[in-house]
Amino acid sequence: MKHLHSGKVRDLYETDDGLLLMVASDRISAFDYVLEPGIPDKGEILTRLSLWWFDQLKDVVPNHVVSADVPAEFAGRGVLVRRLRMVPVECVARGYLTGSGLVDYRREGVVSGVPLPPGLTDGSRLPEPIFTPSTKAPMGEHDEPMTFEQVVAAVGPDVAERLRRITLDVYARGAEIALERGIILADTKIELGWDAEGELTLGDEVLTPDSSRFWPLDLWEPGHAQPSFDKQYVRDWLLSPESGWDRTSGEAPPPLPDEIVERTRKRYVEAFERLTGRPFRR
Ligand code: Q0Q
Repeated sequence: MKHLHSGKVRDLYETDDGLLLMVASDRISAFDYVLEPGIPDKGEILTRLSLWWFDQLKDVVPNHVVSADVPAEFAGRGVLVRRLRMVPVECVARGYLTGSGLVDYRREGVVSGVPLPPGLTDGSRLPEPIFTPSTKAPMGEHDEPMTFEQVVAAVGPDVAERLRRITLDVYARGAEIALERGIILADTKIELGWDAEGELTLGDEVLTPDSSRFWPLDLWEPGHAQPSFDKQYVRDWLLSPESGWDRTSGEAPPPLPDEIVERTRKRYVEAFERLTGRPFRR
């Protein structure tokens, strides 16, 4: 297979029959660094979670999945997908305010040009979910917010409206299912593209902790950064004196201790089992 692209935690290959093979690694990223060591089974857990979400969403939007029947070396964490012509827009929906959206809101009162009411803080639930598109920045750079008008300029008014509709519908379905299971889906980024028949199709992975922010509902308290369902142990350890790491140093973080790796693996297993209602391993 021809290697096409490597992201921080995933790799993309082209198969000899014109399909693509998307492979999720066990790598975990935090503070814009890829950490060592990987989290055992993370690639399989997030792949199986994404496949479950694609099935939950098949009445909302068609998807690019062909099969999970992949070469043995990628078993459980590879997905054969149809090649799409990807839309040059990161399609983001936010139901809660945090991260770059909060920074933009505090500076301008808007997120991707969408005006928000005064008085919101970190973790605030928005009056209703909003479409906050951004550019697809090159690896290592940060995406820049796009206004809806800029999306229209990029893809035309009809496709822009369909991107907004599909992104908000995927978010709404995901947020509803997650909340029933005690997990807040704060925001999500999806990838859309046109398939060979010209149909707008959901690509990439969907509604995983790598493409979305998941917060435990029982700890939700607007006014400060919310604990991440999956990455909080990693973040807290890296920022604790125990790691010896200085985030402002520009140096890569030290390797994670075994206990942090195991606790984090358990969080991914718990997210999978609570969301899907299925045991990760029998
Ligand atoms: C495509 N990516 C993401 C990526 C590194 C995934 C291009 N069906 C498709 C897909 C998908 N999915 C892509 N291109 C054409 N057709 C997905 C960003 C990057 C590893 C995995 N890049």
